[in-house]
Amino acid sequence: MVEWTQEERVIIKEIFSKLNYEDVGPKSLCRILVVYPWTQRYFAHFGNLYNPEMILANPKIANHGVVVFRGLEMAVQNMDNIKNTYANLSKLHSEKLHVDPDNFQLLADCITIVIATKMRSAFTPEKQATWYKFLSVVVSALSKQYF
Ligand code: HNI
Repeated sequence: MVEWTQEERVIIKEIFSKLNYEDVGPKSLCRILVVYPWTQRYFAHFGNLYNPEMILANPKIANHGVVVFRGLEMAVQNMDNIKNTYANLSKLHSEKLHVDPDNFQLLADCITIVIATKMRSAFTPEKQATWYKFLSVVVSALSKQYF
C-alpha cells in the first residue's frame, strides 16, 4: 500500500485547491489528442478532431476534460485507497472503452505539463516529485483491472 507523508498530502490538496477544472481539464485532454494523435480514436464519437484548433474548440472534449479532473478528485479524496476507488473506472476503461493502458501515463504527462505552465515557479521539484507520485498511483490503479 502507498504511504503518504503529511507534507505530501498537503502538497496534493494545495495543488488541487488552485485548479480550475474548466481550464486545465480541456487543455490536458487537448494536449494528449494533439501530441499523441492515436488517442483520438477513443473519442471518434465526439465529432470533429480534425486539427488542433478543432480539438480545442470541441465542446465535448472540453466537457470530458472536466470529467477527467473530477475523476482525479476522487483519488485526492481517497488517497489511502486509490486502488479500490478506481476499480470500476479501471474496469470501464479496460472492458468497455478498450483504452490501451499505456495512454494513462501519456495523459498524466500532459496534465503535469499543463499544471507546470499554470504554477510556473511555484511548481518546485519537491512539488513535482509529490505530484508525480500521486499520478503514478492513479495510473497504476487505473491499470489494475487489465491484468
Ligand atoms: Ni477516461 C471516460 C477518468 C484516462 C478515454 N474517464 C472517463 C470517465 C472518467 C475518466 C471519470 C467517465 C466515466 C463514466 O462515465 O462513468 N480517464 C479518467 C482518468 C484518466 C483517464 C482519471 C487518467 C488520468 N481516458 C483516459 C485516457 C483515455 C480515456 C488516457 C484515452 C486515450 N475515458 C476515455 C473515454 C471515455 C472515458 C473514451 C468515455 C467518454 C464518453 O463520454 O464517451
